Formats: sequence, C-alpha cells, structure tokens
Amino acid sequence: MSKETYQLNQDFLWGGAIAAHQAEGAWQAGGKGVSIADVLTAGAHNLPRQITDGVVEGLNYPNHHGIEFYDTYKEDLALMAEMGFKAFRTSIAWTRIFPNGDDAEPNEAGLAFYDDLFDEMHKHGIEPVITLQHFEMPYHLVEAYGGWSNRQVIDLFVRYAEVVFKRYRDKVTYWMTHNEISNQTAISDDPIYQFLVWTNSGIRFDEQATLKDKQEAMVQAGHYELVASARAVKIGHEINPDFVIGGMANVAPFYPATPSPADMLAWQKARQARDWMMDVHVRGEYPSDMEKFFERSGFRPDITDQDREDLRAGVVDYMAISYYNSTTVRAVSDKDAEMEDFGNFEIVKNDYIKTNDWDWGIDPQGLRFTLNEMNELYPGLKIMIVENGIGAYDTIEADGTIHDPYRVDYLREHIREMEKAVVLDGVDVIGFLSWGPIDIVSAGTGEMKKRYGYIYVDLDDMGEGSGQRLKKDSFYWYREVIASGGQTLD
Ligand code: P53
Repeated sequence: MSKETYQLNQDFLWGGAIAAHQAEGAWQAGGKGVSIADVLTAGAHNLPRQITDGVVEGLNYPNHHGIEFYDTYKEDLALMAEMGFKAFRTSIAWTRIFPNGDDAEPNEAGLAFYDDLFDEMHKHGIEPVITLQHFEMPYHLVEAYGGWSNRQVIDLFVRYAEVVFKRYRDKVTYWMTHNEISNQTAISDDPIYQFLVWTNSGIRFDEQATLKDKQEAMVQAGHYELVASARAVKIGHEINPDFVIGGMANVAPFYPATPSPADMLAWQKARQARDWMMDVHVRGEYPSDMEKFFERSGFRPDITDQDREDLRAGVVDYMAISYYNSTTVRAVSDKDAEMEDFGNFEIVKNDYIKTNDWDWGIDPQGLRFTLNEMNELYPGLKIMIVENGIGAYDTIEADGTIHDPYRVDYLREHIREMEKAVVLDGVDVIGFLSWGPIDIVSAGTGEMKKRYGYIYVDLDDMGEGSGQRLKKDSFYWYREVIASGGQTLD
C-alpha cells in the first residue's frame, strides 16, 4: 500500500470537539434550566434512550453528571493543550443562558461560566469553535411551545444567539448554529427516529403518527430552524463582521446497492431528501425538488416571503460536518407513495465495509468521497470537519496504560483520506476536530463505555468512578500528528 505523506497549512485547525450536555454535568448549577437532554435516560446498544416527562426520581440520566467538565475544564483543557490543539469545539448550553428559553433576562452566572471557559482556551492559544444548539433546547420550550414546531421559537433562539454573540464578540470567531440539523430527515418507524427528532427539534410524536405526519412535522420544524439560523448569521455579522458562522450537518455519504437505474435513482433521491437543509444553509434557497414536492404534496408548510428573504440574507460562511460512516441504499417500489420519493429506498448492509462494536461502519474513503461530493455541489465552500472518530471499549492495563490501536487506525485512515481531498483534490477543508478527545457520555446510547477519547475518564455507565483522567496511547499519537502538520500518521 502506498504511504504518501501530506502536510497541511500552518493555520489548519487541528483539535477536538465535545458538546456541553455530554460533558459539563452540573445540570442545575449556576441557575441552569432543564434541557431536553436532561430528560433522556441511559440506553445501550440496541436499547433506545427513553424521553421522560420531566425528570423522574430514581432513573439514570447520564447527562446530569457528564464528566463534570463544568468543574474540571481547566485541567482538561491543559491536556488538550499538551496535545497541541489549535482549536476546541464545544457548545453553549442554551439553558445556562436562558434557563427556560423565554426568560426576560439572560442568566449572568451562565454567561460568566463561558467567559471563563473561553478565556482558559485562549490562555493555551486554543481557538474556540462554538455550537449554539447541540441537542439541548430548554425543556420549557417543549412543554409551553411544542419545541421547534412553533414559529415563536425562532425569535427566542435569535435572541439567545444575539446575547451570546455580543457577550463573546471578542472571544469567539468560529460559530455554528444547529448541530447535525438534518438528522431529523431520516424519517422512519424505528425508535431511533423519535430520538433524532427530539434532539434536533424537541418534538415527540404520539403513537398514531404516520410517516407522513412525521415528514410534515420535520419539514416545518426544519424550516423554522433554518430561518432562525439565517437570522442569527445575519445578526452575527452585524455584531462582528469577522465572525465565521456555519451550518452543521452529518454527511454520511449514500451509496447505491447496485448499478441498476432504480437503485441509482433511489440513491440520488435519498441524498436529496437529506441534503435539502444543507442546500438552504449554503444557497439560501430551497432546491427545486423540495419546491415541487411542496406544490404537489398538498402539504403547504408555513414559509413566508419574509422567511425566504431571511434565508437569502443569512447564507452560511462555511459548513461544519460530522463524518462517521456511509449508508448504502436500494430502491423499494412505492414503499410510501404518500411520502413521494422521500421514502422509496431502504438501507442495506454493505459487505465491503467493516463495523465497530455498535454496528457503525468504518469507511475512511467515504470521507474523501463526501468531501469531493460537497465540493461539487457547492464549489469552493469552506468545510470544517467537526466530528470524526470511533466509539470503542477501552481496557486499562495494570500499570494504568491504555492501548487503543483501533482508535489510531481509524483516525489515521480518515485523516489520510481528508488530506488527499485537500492536497490532491483541492477541497477547502479548514480544520479537523475529532469527536470526544476526552471520553464523554454517548449521545446515542447515553453510555460512558462507548469511548472516543485520547484521554480516558474513569467513570462508568452509572456515573460511578474516580473521574480520573488517563492518557491513552492515541494521546501521544495525535500529539505527533498535530506537531507534524498532519505529515506523521504512522
Ligand atoms: P454517539 C446520530 C447519527 C450520527 C451522529 O454519537 C450522531 C447521532 C446521534 O447519536 O451524533 C453525533 O455518542 C453527535 C454527537 C455524538 C456523536 O455523533 O451516539 O453530534 O453529539 O456524540 C457520536 O456515539
């Protein structure tokens, strides 16, 4: 196998990414309100997390403690700095700033916490990359407004964005609006779909909801989120013209199961059914197939002329993406005629791709493929990879070392494919932030044992343990990757 090496520019943003709800814990500290992540119980592989009505005594809610990053961020950031991080992505917990979402005034204790956090990053020369909404809107907005199904939430989100843009005007340059906004387009009857719509939009379906009902709710909520994002982008640029504000989407590429024309079309439609949100972020307009779908489906979403103007005025400066795996689809005829082309495919196993212990595919070339695909769709677009990595079980040896060659293998191959996309294909990738550089609570399962980190955190799925931080072998490997500008991968 060829072992070409590639070196990226000096200003390339190497680092890692977490989200507030998976790390901070301290779910009621400093006046924080209850978020939609605070009512998610622990699940496991093949056991969905439950969404409870408020916080129920006696159940295990792993996000309540996270890894206590709220109290440990100084020592944790020092470890990131030791690896040479240039950038670190986290999110602001909306509920620390507006505990209920519709409070008259922002919460000063919450604002002060992020002042200190960003100051600490700058002390180490680490650039903050900040997500405004990462799976955690205020629970009150769900109960009182119906989450993102309600147009009023646009104004509440924009006000929150404006408050933090002003407050951190000189501390944060890189922002993104809604984490993995298009997860909710994966409409299905699988329980994981309810989880995805909950985390994106704070929407809960009743048991009778049909696929068509889910589709309509998703399109409407997605539209409001896109308008909120666009209005935030515009206001952000007014507050500081140097802000770089992106949208954020998961971009697992689609592959066709066979070269049959029916599978090829199903593949293309699957991609369009997911990527319309990214189109709106980048181009400020709905793609033609969505407009046609609105016209003929009998479903008229609430999209005003003012919304369309707002979307055009708030196109993003870059796209932040997460990349973990790829998805292979084949055509099914008329699976859901009602849903038009949205539903006419099904996901199949791809025999060319290995999987991890949670059945997530491992497909490094898919990263180069998807970066090229994005560059074809949106020529010249700046892209920041803000999540990539492998969830794995780790074992601590008697001497306290942790050997994680599987993690190094995964990241090495993905970084190499990214470098090919940059150096050989000319895709404008501006950063690589691997997911969970320190072990955190899994979003999908709520487990602690699904670990992504270079830094081990001694806590188990019940939140028990010393909380001690230990360096895994991958810690030293990633330090070399960064020090060499991506040239030393082996
Ligand atoms: P975990 C679904 C599909 C793709 C990415 O996931 C996803 C999800 C939701 O689980 O989540 C992103 O922790 C997300 C992170 C999350 C990470 O991927 O389930 O932005 O919050 O932790 C990894 O292994």
